Amino acid sequence: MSEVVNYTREGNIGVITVNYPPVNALSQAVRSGLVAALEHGQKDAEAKVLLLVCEGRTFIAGADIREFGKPMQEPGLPAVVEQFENSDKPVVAAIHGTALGGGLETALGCHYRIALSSAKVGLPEVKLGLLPGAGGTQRLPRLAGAQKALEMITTGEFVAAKDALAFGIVDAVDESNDVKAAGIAYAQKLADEGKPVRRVRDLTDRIEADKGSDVFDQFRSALQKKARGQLSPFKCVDAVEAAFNLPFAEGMKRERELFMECMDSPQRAGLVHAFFAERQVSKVKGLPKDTPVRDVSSVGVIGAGTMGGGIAMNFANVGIPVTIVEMKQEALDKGLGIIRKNYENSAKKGRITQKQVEDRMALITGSLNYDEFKNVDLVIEAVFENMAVKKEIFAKLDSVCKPGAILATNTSTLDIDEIASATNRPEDVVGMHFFSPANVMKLLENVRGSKTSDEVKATVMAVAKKIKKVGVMVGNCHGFVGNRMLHKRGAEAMALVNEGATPQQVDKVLTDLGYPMGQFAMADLAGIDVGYRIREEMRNAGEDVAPSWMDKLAEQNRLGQKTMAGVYKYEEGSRKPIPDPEVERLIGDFRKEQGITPREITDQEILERCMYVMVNEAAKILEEGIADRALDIDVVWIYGYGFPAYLGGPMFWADQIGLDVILAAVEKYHREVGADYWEPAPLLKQLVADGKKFGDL
Ligand code: T1G
Repeated sequence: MSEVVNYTREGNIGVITVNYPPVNALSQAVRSGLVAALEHGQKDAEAKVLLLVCEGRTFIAGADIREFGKPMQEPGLPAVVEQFENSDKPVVAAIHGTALGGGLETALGCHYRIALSSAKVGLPEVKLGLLPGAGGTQRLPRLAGAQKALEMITTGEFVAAKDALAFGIVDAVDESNDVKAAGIAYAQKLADEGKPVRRVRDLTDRIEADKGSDVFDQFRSALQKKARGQLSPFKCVDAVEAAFNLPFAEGMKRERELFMECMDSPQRAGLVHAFFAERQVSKVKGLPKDTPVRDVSSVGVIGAGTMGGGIAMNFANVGIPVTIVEMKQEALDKGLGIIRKNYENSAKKGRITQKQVEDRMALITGSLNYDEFKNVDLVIEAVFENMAVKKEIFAKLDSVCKPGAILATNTSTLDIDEIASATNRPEDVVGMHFFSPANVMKLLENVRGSKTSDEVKATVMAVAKKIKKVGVMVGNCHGFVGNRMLHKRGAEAMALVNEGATPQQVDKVLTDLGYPMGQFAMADLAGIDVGYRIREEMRNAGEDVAPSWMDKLAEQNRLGQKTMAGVYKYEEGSRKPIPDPEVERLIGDFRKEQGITPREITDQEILERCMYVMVNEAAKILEEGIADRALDIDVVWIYGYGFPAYLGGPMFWADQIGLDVILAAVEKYHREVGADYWEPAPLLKQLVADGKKFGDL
């Protein structure tokens, strides 16, 4: 026995218990403990049926991701699962929490499965750039058929116990919350009824039913769009298909081959990095774990525009009442109307019920009066990007809100300290930068002012978790982390078009890398006037901002999707960007005006100038302590801008390219392009000199 897996007997049931917090992951110790406990159960003549159950919060939640990339240690999980399946005594798995990946695969190697009604099962390996590598692609279709198996394995989505029962994945569901008692009772029933072992590998009727089906090609073509650029979803389809074309043993071999192809891919490395980074960011450097957190059970939002409405929805979605204050009734009504429309759309798509629409709308109150904020725990200002307006609002909040209320601004670039200076409580002022659409994008950049208290920092990080966002704590500078890097990419993208590239060529390089949208399609979505105003503010602040052909668009009221024309043109009811000869002409005229002779620009130059300028800026952000770790920057870009998680984020991606390669290019563009932001970051030079990566920081 081992300290993580033990064997006991209750009556004539042999109980194998796993206890390896936090999620009973299948580390080497657990795998060898399972083998030992199973052997013990086999030899125990008193035990008629064996039960596999876990202590703690969940059944086995998968292989131990921390072991990936290291040499595999015996016993391998497929062999462990096979030993359970070969048992000549029936083995029952009793599932609670989330039986995921190798955890569900281990349960599928058992002969019967019972789950608490609160439990979920899933094969989320695809989210780590993998596929189920311990028989899941061969056993699940034998229980649930091709369609269900493909859905679960290519999406990684969890399935509730009652659906797992309907799909044939589990044999019984128990309404109690005592998984061990439920497991023992079920095992006892099997023993009393003399039920035989029932090996999933021997089940053939679902295989016969779907043999030769075209469902595999249907999934492949659907994945062309949904999983553009990804490797493992397609390998998942190949592995499941093998269950229908090969005998079980051959199918297992095929699964192993495909699994190793995924395990060895850089995409697995990127996705596993992103998995851990998403969890690391909630541990804020210098913020003690036990920092008190204030209760946030009522929220105020100022501004019922796109951002304010989206922000309010996040709180209503988790049952927190929100009061939205606007200046004018008409704007308030419009904003509340848009919120309702968003909820109705979600109900139409079956994402929420009509009752949830009403419950959430009931939690959102509109008002024209700041006095409504006098008892709220948190107010989030979401009006347009003008410092004078924001300072006026914060002065008013300071006089209205109760002591201890947190005053947050959703500003995307402006100085938190300057805003805080308009109040007598700068320690309670903080940035909460949501990303549009605020009710969809998962990133929340929490921006600390120089006086923001630890309690307020801890509270806004807890609020992020509560509203199901990924919160990243960042420092206060122009654009914080995400937009400060985005502005540099935007400047380079504009310059590349000045010099001869077309907007669609630049956008294609970025979407080919894996972004969901290119720079200019995104500008059209956000509104050309947004960038225009930011450049104007920067010019007014005396910054050196080059003239831009995009300013001409704004001046001609080509503001993007909202005016059906911006960098691209749009047809009625469609968001598809269409290159517009009118804009080509405008760019041509601008080049003439600026005396620029256009030149051929390669995709490689576009990639380097758009991406390396961001990496160089990120190195400066790290040096200045605006971001604590490179992984914080990776998370900002994955969850705020759709940077492909399978590349691990811009910093992880840069490490794979090689910082020496990037530094050489930065020095080259510093000479050729000249902009001061191309000045190589000292940290970048230092890392190259030391032969180190961002990941070594
Ligand atoms: N391995 C190692 N550590 C894990 C882990 C895992 N599989 N899952 C979670 N943790 C850690 C996590 O890093 C955090 O650590 C703590 O547990 C709590 O996690 C052969 C090869 C189970 C739904 O992909 O989806 O099986 O930060 O903060 O929000 O086919 O964790 O506290 O130090 O996320 O309540 C397949 C991944 C693996 C499941 C719980 N399994 N985990 O969510 O807590 S591949 C997965 C999750 C595989 C086989 C293949 C979630 C959760 P720390 P948490 P949570």
